[in-house]
Amino acid sequence: MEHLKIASDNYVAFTFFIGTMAMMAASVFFFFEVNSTSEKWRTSVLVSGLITFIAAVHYYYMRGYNLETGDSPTFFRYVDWTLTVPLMCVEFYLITKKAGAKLSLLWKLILASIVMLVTGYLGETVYRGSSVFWGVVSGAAYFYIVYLVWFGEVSKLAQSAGPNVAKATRVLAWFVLVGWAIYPLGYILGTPGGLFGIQLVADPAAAVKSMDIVYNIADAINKIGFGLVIYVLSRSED
Ligand SMILES: *C/C=C(C)/C=C/C=C(C)/C=C/C1=C(C)CCCC1(C)C
Repeated sequence: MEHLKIASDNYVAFTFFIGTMAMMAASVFFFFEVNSTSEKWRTSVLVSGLITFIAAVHYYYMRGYNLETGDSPTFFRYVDWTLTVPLMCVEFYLITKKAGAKLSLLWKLILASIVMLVTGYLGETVYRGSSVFWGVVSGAAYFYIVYLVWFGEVSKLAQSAGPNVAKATRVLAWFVLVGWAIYPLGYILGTPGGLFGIQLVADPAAAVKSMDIVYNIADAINKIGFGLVIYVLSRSED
């Protein structure tokens, strides 16, 4: 059997490897910290751990897949996101629940995230020729989430849930606005006609590689960083 090595200039494989390690380490941290978390925040910290754990398992798989085939593991990338992004919506629901968040808010967030991801997947795979159209639909669902978190129900509830929840929600809202905006950037880099017909990286193979690197960096920031904000909140007074 051939022994697969990561070439020192293979940045895609390297970021998959580092991503796997980071997600694993973060999961161990969150899971162990659940024990010393006050009852009120225990589920939230547990969900932080579930998000990075689900990502760790996917990254372990994607790392091997990419190393063996040299291809982009698009399908499992989207399976990962379809499980973890709704769990991030659960985090917003959990921290605003005591201020009166209803299940309908959770479903709005989850539904929007599913629309965002399914249309993004269609644009990256089945309908690559019309990636701009699917990217725009996906972007609309994304901006709906941004709206809910910045100005809509989530933000309003967070204001009345105490200063610490309000502060944490503001930081998480920045994650959604800036951290999550990295993904459409990766999509634009990697998809033919990504930016209204303009191909930013001329060589298609290089384009897909740059997309994977961008997605890997974004995942580390958004999953681990997001979880840490929840963790810091769990150590605060309210
Ligand atoms: C842990 C994974 C996260 C937080 C993934 C988030 C993914 C997105 C915000 C993806 C958004 C997209 C668009 C807004 C348009 C183009 C297609 C997507 C799916 C890349």
